[in-house]
Amino acid sequence: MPALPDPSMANDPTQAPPRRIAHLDMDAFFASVELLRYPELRGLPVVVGGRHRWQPQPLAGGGWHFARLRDYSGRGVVTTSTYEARALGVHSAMGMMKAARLAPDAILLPARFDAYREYSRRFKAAVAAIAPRIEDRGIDEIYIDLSDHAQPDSEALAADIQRAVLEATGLSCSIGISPNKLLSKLASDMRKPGGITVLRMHELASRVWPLPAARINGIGPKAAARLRQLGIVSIGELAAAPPQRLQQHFGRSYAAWLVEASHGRDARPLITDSQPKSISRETTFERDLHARRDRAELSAHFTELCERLAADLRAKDCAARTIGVKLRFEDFRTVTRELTWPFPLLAAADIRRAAGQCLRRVELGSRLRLLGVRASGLVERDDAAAQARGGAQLELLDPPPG
Ligand code: TTP
Ligand code: MG
Ligand code: MG
Repeated sequence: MPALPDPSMANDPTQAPPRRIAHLDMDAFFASVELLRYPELRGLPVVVGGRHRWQPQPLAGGGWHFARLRDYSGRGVVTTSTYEARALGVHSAMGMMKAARLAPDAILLPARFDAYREYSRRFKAAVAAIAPRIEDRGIDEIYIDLSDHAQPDSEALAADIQRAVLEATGLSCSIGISPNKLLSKLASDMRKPGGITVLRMHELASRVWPLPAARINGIGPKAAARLRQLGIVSIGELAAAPPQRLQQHFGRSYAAWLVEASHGRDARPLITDSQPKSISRETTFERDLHARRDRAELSAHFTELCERLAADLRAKDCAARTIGVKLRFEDFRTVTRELTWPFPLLAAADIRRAAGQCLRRVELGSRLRLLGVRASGLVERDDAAAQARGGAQLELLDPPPG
């Protein structure tokens, strides 16, 4: 008799709680940024690509002379295009000459990467103001962890994010929301442009399985061709394929991943870089200070640096396992020392004590021009109790071997 599912599994503390992950992708990103600069091109097929020589030329009476795709000669490829150009069959990475045959009247604009980077920065900042847990996936897309967001209605939250992006940039984006990155990436592409798609696990068969397997991020052209040879085109066909068969053709680990992906399972966490790698504070003295003769003054500076560093950590919701000091002497010789503790530190007094341990390892013979304190090995701040424990231990423990 097959084992019955253990009802206690529902409360298994090792089981991660369900997540709510969004994927946001800007619509026709480079082309849309160009339309902000040249609004008269709205509604027209516009292709971004080619070199600087295709730059629009200002006309004497105002306005611009734009190059047309039919004017193009060369071996460049389409970087991106407006949806009006896509309707004519143009797509990214298509040879420009081929695109010119499909859409000879399309406007041709060379890329302006500085502008795209600036708009990229702006849309990400706008999203971060609403939902700060973001994984940066490049110039026009991000994952956002909405699991802890106060707004329970995912559609409404996505609409808020779209509005914020539009206000900050004048640009539209599409958002997919699901329990994981894999499905959200699929979902954000389902209703472009300006789409919001919330995918729930029970909709896998109806909404995901009909899609081509090649739409899964991680199934490239080669794998897709190989799957096609096996008669597998859709994600549903992949899910129904015998795992043994996949293993024969793709090896054990990729086959296992294919099975997981086709069932919409993906436990990858977001890689956020909201936590910086280190935080530091330093100060250059108005006059060089001597370790013994100016001890009181030096000590006051040192305490203040540690207090400011602690405030920086608190602002970032981080604690640090490694605390270091930096000293620059009157002859510009620079010395650093750091110590890693078995628990993260957060309180200014603990940082001061830990940094003091580092300072003890430096020969303080000559005058100091500069003193700095640095926190690295940053971890997300734990509960207050753990910090208190860390602080209490610090007084009892010897400094770690540096
Ligand atoms: P995408 O998000 O793939 O495309 P897109 O934003 O232009 O259009 P969509 O609405 O379908 O998302 O890529 C983002 C930008 O990256 C795109 O505007 C231009 C650039 N890009 C290239 O430089 N080369 C390429 O092959 C692709 C696909 C994009
Ligand atoms: Mg895009
Ligand atoms: Mg993209």
